[in-house]
Amino acid sequence: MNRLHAVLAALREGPGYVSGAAIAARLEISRTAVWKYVKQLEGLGYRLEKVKGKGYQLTETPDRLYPWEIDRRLTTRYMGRNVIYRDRADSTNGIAFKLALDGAPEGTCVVAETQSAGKGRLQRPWVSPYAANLYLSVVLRPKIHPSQVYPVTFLSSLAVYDTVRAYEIDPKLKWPNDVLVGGRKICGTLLELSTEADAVRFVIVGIGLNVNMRQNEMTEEIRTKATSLALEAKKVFERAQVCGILLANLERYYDLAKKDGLKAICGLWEEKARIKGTYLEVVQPERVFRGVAEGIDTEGALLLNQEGTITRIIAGDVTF
Ligand code: BT5
Repeated sequence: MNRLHAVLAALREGPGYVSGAAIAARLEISRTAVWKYVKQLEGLGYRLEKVKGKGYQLTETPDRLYPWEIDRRLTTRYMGRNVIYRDRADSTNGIAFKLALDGAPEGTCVVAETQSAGKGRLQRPWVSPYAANLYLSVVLRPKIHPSQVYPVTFLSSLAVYDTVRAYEIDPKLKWPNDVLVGGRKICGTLLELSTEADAVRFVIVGIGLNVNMRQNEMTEEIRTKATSLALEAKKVFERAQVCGILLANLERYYDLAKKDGLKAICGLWEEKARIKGTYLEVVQPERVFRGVAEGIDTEGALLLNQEGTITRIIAGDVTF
């Protein structure tokens, strides 16, 4: 913990006013130094009340995903223990990819308040309004063959599913990478990977989870298709807390995958998605499949029964 965070922690210990002298004594710094850190905190959006003779009182914490705010909400061993924060990013996935190439350890996370070039699959844009949602990219280094990587998406969706449920909202999983609420998309995952001959070097798990986004922050294209936790629950959420819960769930599912294999993750996903027996339409750029879902296989492909013939589908967009 650096000194700025130590001053913040001391202010949080309250309740009520904390004297500058007490903070100075505890951290073994001068009162002028305390005052400078207080100014710095104000610059970061924290609000403090100052009363002569009493000291400082923290009255407002900004809704920002500062690493130390996420850290307060973390219960994990390694997931999110190294957070790289950007006020503005082109794409958190791109930043995480570069960090991973430079050797960033497993569990390293990149978060941003907004993205100017947030990516979905097939070069589709991810709408990323400022300080509204979670735009998160996590570095994983699973010891698997590149052909086995697909179910890592399910691991992310399952973690999001549990996170949404933790707020008493009822989510639905949609193959391959969506989490919906009330038929509208609340989250999407984008995997990007780097491979060597027969092995995955790393995977970037890019998660866009809509937290506080309102209708007027959405583009025309997604207005009728997207939702957020806030729109569903009609209240505002603390994004750092949501992020902490999500990272804990992600670590739990990733640990499970390491122990029981990604097959187990496929099984869990299939069970929670209740996909078997549902009639689906799968749209690919060049063609459309219609049929009844038989489930997914151990590599994450969708098995679709088209009048008795089972087709194995590895990519596409599903409509129910
Ligand atoms: C996805 O693609 O769902 C993957 C989205 C991954 C975004 C995260 S944010 C952090 C990280 N950094 C990145 O640059 N990306 C990842 P796909 O299944 O192709 O869905 C894209 C489609 O979802 C778009 O064409 C829109 O129709 C819709 N969409 C775009 N933004 C949305 C949003 N904020 N909420 C709901 N739907 C959205």
